[in-house]
Amino acid sequence: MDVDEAALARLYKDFDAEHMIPLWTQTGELMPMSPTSKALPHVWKWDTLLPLAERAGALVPVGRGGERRAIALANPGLAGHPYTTPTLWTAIQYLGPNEVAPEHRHSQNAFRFVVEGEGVWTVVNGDPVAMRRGDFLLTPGWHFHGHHNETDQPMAWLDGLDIPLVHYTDTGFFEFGSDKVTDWSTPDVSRSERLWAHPGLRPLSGSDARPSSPIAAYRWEHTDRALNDQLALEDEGHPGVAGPGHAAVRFTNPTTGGDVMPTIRAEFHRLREGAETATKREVGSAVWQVFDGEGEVTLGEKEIRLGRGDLFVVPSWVPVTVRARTRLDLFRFADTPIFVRLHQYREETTR
Ligand code: GTQ
Ligand code: FE2
Repeated sequence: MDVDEAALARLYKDFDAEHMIPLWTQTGELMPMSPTSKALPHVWKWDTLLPLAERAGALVPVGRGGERRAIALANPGLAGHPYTTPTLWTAIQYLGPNEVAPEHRHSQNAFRFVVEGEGVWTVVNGDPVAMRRGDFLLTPGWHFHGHHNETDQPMAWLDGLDIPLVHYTDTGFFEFGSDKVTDWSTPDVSRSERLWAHPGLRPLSGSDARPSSPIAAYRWEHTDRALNDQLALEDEGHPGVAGPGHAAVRFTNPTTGGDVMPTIRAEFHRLREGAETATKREVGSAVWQVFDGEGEVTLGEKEIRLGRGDLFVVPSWVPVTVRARTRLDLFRFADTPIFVRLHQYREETTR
């Protein structure tokens, strides 16, 4: 076919003037053979994050308006947005001695993971929940929450939310609550745990399936014991649960047996010294934090050393392998439940 180049140029110019874009110039990026995330594999060192959060603590007040002294881990591939992945926000949040972050609620789902420290209570729908090292805490969408530090020591922890997903899909709602918090008591165990956090048991009332787990805090002693038992069973000749020398658990919603919140999956992994995970790639994105120990991770072509508190991001379909130099404990969260529910989930174990 002879192409009239001048006519073609006029056509593209007229498409542009009418806000039209032809498919045939776009397919490579729009419909790739497999996911090609703009997000990049990246690592943030806890030893770098914490002093920066401390400096924010000295300079930036916490209160109504700004709401939280939280600093996002911004993926270097995502053009300056405060997003760790296309769906997930990850931040270090810092609360100084006796400070209070006021109550609010939003449609975004949130969790906290505590890598060190204690002394803050997060009050979730009026239920005070203690935060301590190793605990995994939930603030599901539209639950009121505020935080208060009852000690003269600062505390920093990890926040994970589905802020980018809610932003891109225009589904966000937000409401202010109490200017302080609604319950100042400081129990060791929240009411939600007393009702819901007994292994294999659920209260007979209110036992319909809920979209998010009613357990406000998954305590380190339970997670640690489950992982220890998996490795002890392997010592006794039973196969390792996630692979040789690799113990793993998923945090679940006791009303469904599924993930803790509609958009976020959370897990804990323990590798014996010298062990490594299978190499796996998955649809959707994940973030890992080293809870304890040392090792390294291979992300696609990239190899990165890991120490306590370090965080790394795994973009969609990038193969990940974690190796343990010492016994290595890692917290992991991902957006998997979204893609499982949309029937878009795929995974591949490549080695
Ligand atoms: O603690 O309520 O990192 O609303 C981002 C948004 C934390 C929180 C974040 C939030 C919070
Ligand atoms: Fe919040």
